[in-house]
Amino acid sequence: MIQITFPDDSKKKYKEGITIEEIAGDISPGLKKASVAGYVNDALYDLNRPIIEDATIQIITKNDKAAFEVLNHSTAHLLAQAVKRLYPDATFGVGPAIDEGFYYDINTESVIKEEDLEEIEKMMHRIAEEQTEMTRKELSKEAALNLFEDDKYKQELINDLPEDETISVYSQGEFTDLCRGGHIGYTHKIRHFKLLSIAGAYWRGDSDRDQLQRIYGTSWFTKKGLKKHLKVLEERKERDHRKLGKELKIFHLDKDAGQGLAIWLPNGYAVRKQLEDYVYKLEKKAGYKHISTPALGTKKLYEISGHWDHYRENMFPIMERDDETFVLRPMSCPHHMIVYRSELRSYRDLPIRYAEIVTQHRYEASGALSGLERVRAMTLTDAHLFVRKDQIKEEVLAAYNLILQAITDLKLEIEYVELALRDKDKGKFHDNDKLWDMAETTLKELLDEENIDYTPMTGEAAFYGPKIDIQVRTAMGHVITMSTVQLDFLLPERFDLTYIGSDGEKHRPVVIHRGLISTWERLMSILLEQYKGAFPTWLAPVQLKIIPVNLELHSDYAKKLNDQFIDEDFRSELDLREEKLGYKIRDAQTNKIPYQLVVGDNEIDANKVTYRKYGKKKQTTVSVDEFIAMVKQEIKDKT
Ligand code: TSB
Ligand code: ZN
Repeated sequence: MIQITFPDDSKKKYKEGITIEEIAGDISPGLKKASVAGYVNDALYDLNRPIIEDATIQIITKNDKAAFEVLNHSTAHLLAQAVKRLYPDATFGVGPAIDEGFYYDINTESVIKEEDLEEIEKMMHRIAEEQTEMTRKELSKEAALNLFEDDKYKQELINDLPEDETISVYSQGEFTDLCRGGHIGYTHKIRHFKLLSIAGAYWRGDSDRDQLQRIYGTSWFTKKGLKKHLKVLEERKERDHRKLGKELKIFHLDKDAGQGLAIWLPNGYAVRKQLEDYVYKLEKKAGYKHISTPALGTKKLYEISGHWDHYRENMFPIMERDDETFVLRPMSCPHHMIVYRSELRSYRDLPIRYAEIVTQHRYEASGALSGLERVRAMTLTDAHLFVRKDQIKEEVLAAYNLILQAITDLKLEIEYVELALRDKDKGKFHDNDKLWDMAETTLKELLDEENIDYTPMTGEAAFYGPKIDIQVRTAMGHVITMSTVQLDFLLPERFDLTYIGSDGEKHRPVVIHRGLISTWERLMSILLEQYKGAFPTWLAPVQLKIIPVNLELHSDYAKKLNDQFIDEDFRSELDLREEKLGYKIRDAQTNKIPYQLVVGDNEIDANKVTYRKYGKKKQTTVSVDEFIAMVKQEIKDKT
């Protein structure tokens, strides 16, 4: 007999070899049904793995987060078994559970296509119905190497395991896989799943090694759960900025122009122009001065700043002309340091806030590029603030609040605030412990004092200092940085920046780097996704579309209105195409234009307009003056 201790510290004796499933059944039939796996002395155990010694256990049931992982990991095995039946030459890389499902990497001579997923899915259901048990076996390293003698990937994985590691394999029917475990015990417990997509993936993420085919899927405990998730995925696809950006003609990417080098189309540019005007005004009011600096700098400039040592792999290679060596700037900070250094500064001049809407270039790995979200040429709403030590907190906070103001005006949703810290063991950060401690402590204190909730993230800092990053969630479900405030004691030293204090002595200022609302590229990806492509009137590329009912009879009035609206600085357009009225109305809707004005006899006779707002059914007739006043107010209020 063995003694089992439960989470509430109660104890009970069972026969040796009892399983989580049997213990759950002993407590209640309901618990047996809900049980998925368990923790046995903190190790994850399959539902059906025998427990052979005294243990503290915790039963994992369907509602636990770990249960979803166990189910999805088990479903990955089921997928591999089905693939092996359909493609007998297949061998497998890794097949883990991930956030919202699972994947498995497959190597086969056949090219698996999106259309093939249905057949694989059918085979998975068939195997599930065979009701086989998923059993665990532990092996010596030698036996494991023998078992997988024809499988180079498993050989490599086994050889990489530490000598004293227990090697386990799992079998279900004819299929055996190397696996640490944590399974649901029986294939028929896997019922509500869907294969979602297939993509290329390198063995061990290394682009010099085999390219495998990765099948993604998701698996749920209930039909309803699966259905709900598929709906979320469908909505996400509709919201994906790459899809919307193309449909709404916001931006264009072309291999010949270069990967990650986005081209802004007229509609995209119109939005960007509004944002630029908005940021300029906002910063003016907050005491920023605007400057403009070149996209090229000497290599020496980035050697001084430290970018050359700590940021080089993100930079494009050097260019040489005459006896100068240049690089494309990856950031604007070095230039801004030079601007500060160009004059003698007194303590009375500080804080100095230099803002620049700055185009910069970064070498991002091609696999990391994604629409406008991560690009190689980007224009940042940037600023560098030069402050005295006694001004740090006030200025960081003011910069943070200005960011919140912009986010509120844009009606964007924040996921969370992150405090990005350095990782002491990594070489990519400058190595002055004293400066790091000072900068990190200052930001922590400030966030605590202001009761700002934050998630600390080790290793995510900039090489020159810690950052407060404002994170948003993309349509595809991952989290990216939008805005940032960064504290830097390093660059002032590197550039030997000084000001004359009230004591007549030289002192070092501190630099605050600030990204207001990211780069236009990333911001546009966020706006498209959060607005689902429907820009508020103040930002919409085209705000009004005027459609005459009859081209011959009503075009003159339509033109007169259009001129009047343009004089009011509205982005108004006429649709005088030889197309049916219904087609034009639908077209204005497809393009998500905020106001659609159809003009006919009634409007002309009464000198009025009839408008319909995007997404609404109702049509309203008002005088032209009333209409202009209403739209003006809406633009002003940014609603
Ligand atoms: C804020 N020197 C600072 C600046 O003064 C800086 O460059 N910080 S950064 O490296 O964090 O970048 C600022 C912002 O640019 C990020 O917060 C992010 O929103 C945006 N960004 C970074 N890389 C990319 C990229 N590859 N594509 C699009 N936007 C990016
Ligand atoms: Zn900077």
